[in-house]
Parts: sequence; C-alpha cells; structure tokens
Amino acid sequence: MTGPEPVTLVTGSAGEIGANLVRELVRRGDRVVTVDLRPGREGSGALAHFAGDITDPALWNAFGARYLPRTTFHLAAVLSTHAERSPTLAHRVNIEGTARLLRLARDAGSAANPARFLFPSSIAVYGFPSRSRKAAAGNVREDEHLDPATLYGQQKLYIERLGAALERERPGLDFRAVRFPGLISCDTVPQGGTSDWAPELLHAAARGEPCAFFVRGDARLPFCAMPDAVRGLLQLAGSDRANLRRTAYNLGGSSFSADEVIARVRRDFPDVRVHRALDEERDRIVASWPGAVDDGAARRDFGWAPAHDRETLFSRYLIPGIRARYRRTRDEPSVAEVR
Ligand code: AKB
Repeated sequence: MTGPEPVTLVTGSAGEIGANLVRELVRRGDRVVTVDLRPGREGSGALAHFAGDITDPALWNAFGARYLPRTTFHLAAVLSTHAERSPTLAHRVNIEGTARLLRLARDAGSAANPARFLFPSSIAVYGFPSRSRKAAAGNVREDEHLDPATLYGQQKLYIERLGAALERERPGLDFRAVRFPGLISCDTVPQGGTSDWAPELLHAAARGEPCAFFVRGDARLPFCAMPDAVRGLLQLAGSDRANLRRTAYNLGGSSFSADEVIARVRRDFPDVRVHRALDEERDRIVASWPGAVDDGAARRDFGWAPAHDRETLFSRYLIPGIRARYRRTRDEPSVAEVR
C-alpha cells in the first residue's frame, strides 16, 4: 500500500468506554489503531497501539507516518473531579489535545469524503445555580441550561462548538457529539469523574468492601449502561449525515437519586457498608448537573433506544454481570479509593 493506511482511531482506548468500543469495532471488522497512556491490551484485535500522551507531537508524527484517521473516536479526557483539581492538565488534554486531533482528522478528510470525528461530550455541559432550579427543570433538552459550572463542562461545550466551527471553516471534517449521562459498567470503575459514586458503590458492594459515599442522599443523576452507551455512540457514528439535525445529542439514562441507588444495590447486596463521607466540592458538581435529560432528538435522528430501563439496568445487566466479573478476578485496585 502507498501512503498512510486509512484506519479507525480510538484514543483513551484503555478507559471505560474505550475498552468496550474497541471490542465492538474489531468485531465489526474495522481496522482499529488505539492510543492510550497505558500499554495496549494483548488480544485486543487492534492493528497497532501507541502508548503515550495525546498532547505529545512525537506520538502523532509516528502515527501520521503510517495511518490516516478516517474515523476518530476521541475518548481520552481528564474527567470532571480530576479537571477541577488539575486545571492546567485538564486544559492541556481536554482542549489542546482535542484541538490537535480535530485538525488531524480534518486533514485526513476531503470535501467529497470528510473524516468522521466522534466526541463524547457530557451532561456536564449543563449547569444549574441551585438544587431547586435543577429539580424544577425536568428532562433537559440540548439547547437549555448551557451554563456549565465546572471547567470540565465548559471544556466539553467549547469542543462541541470548536468541532462545529472547524467543520464550517474548511471541508474535510464531519464532527458529531453525544452528551453522555453518568455511565455505569459491570466490568470497570471510572477514574476522576463525579458520577463515579454509583459505580463505586456497586463495585464495592460486589467486592464486599466498604464504600465512602461522597454525595448527599438526594443527589440525582441519569445513568446509562455501558453497552447502551457504546451502542449509541456507534449508531451516531454510522448514521447518514443527512439525518442529523444537530451537532450534539443527549443520550438518556435512568434517573436515580443516591439513596435510590443505595436501596437498589442493597436488594442484591444486603451487607453493603456505606460510609457517608460528603465531599462538598463533588456534591456541588452533581447538584449543578441535570437529574434527567430529554433524548428525543437522538431517538428521532439516529434511532437511539437504550436496551435497559431502570429495573433491567440492574436485574439483567449490572447485577449478573458484576457477580460474574468478581468471580473471575479479585485483583483489581480498591474501588473505595477517592481519586
Ligand atoms: C464525570 O463524572 O466526569 C463523567 C461525566 C458525567 O461526564 N462521568
């Protein structure tokens, strides 16, 4: 073959969404190249893995010498709690790193055949000044309450707008974003997020460990099962551009308060030990995010339909999956650790 090989690029491939997404892309027959700070996983099916920092130009020079990112899933990010605590790092990764990848993708595309760029945005783009305003808002639509309280939410919103602007400026880029709710997986625990309280509790319960619970009992967020989230991202990636009426789409989830999650986890793990360890900063972040979102646009435009509702999320996915997962292995790091 002459010139760089067209591939599907996945950054943050070793993270929560990445590991699931790569498996699915490989299963579909995509030629996948992965990038992550961590080493590649044996048997992942990826053509190649680049271990390193997405802000390192040398990494992209080495990548560009061999590959052309025809589709990019840019999952590498500094999540919300981590971003608030390390703003310089968050700017470097979430803004500078992403802007570089957007340009790389645009250069890989053409007017006739634009390169697709899938960006995982977040409910963090929304912002409520008070718990009462949040409670009154109901299911939030894409164009409402776009006043993010966190640096992370501001960065997500800025990249949504930058992607759309770069696409308008010069042909070559086809930019699409989903705004994920809190994600919950039976296999992995996220790191550095603020919606982590639910997955941390569930995994601690399954491991028989105590959980330091950092939000108030009435803290409410929407949560989506990881397989549904990956399916939604792939549906958006695969849809015909003519059907897409927005740049960024809400993906919905089942809305749970913290106390409701504790009660639901207790049904299957009655011995779960929850230590209330309120973290005011993280609780305030949750209070600024919507308790529920309206995902009607995603349902209409690209057929988004999560397989799980609030009961089957636990009974068919999380509980059986997590029991199997901890039967298989007991050597993961402590999930009760607050990062
Ligand atoms: C986080 O908590 O930072 C993420 C998110 C909601 O974007 N899970």
